[in-house]
Amino acid sequence: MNAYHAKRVAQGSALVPILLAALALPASAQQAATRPSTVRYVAQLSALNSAAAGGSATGEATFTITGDSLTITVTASGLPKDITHWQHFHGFPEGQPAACPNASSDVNHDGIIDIVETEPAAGTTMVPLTDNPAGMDVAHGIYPKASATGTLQYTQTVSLAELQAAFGKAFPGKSLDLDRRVVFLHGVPSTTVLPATVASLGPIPAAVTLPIACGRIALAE
Ligand SMILES: [Cu+2]
Repeated sequence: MNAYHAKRVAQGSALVPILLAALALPASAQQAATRPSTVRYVAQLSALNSAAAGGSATGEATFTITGDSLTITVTASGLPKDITHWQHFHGFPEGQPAACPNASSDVNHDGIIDIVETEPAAGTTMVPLTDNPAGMDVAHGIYPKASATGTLQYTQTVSLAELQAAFGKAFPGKSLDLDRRVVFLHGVPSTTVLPATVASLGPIPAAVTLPIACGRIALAE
């Protein structure tokens, strides 16, 4: 061993007491350091288009992130019963905060806030809350169905990294930014008589996209 190596060994051994001190931390402190913390976002859903929907929808959506796990829940009541309800979060890819539409959003004064009229306040459809949100398939995803009493329960857990990657593909370079988005529930029975002025998206019937509840997503306290 030459003099250089001897010096290196001496420096290395000086680290040993520091490592031992770290191991001596209380077990609870070690767990706190390794356990991923949980971040939770909540949206309180309020009714839109109650007259057309035949009732007043209310509910809550939650987004709970622990490590790479994102669990999304939607609990709602007062919905048109026995039909599937499309649900998504909407927002602005460019990043400005989305808001729920209000009475002034009905720019053509037909008494209905249609999906197109929500866009100035709420932006565009982003992530479908389906059985596979990261699939980003708005038109063909499997959405929840309301019960015979008009309640809806939805829970889905996804990989946050997978959803972020899919989002970044659909909206190049953009992040989920949940606290800048709004959640929409959509859908009235196909037999609902709507004014011809009610707009929809492409070939999708207006009854499917009609907004019936909205809530802004905020970081939970
Ligand atoms: Cu939507």
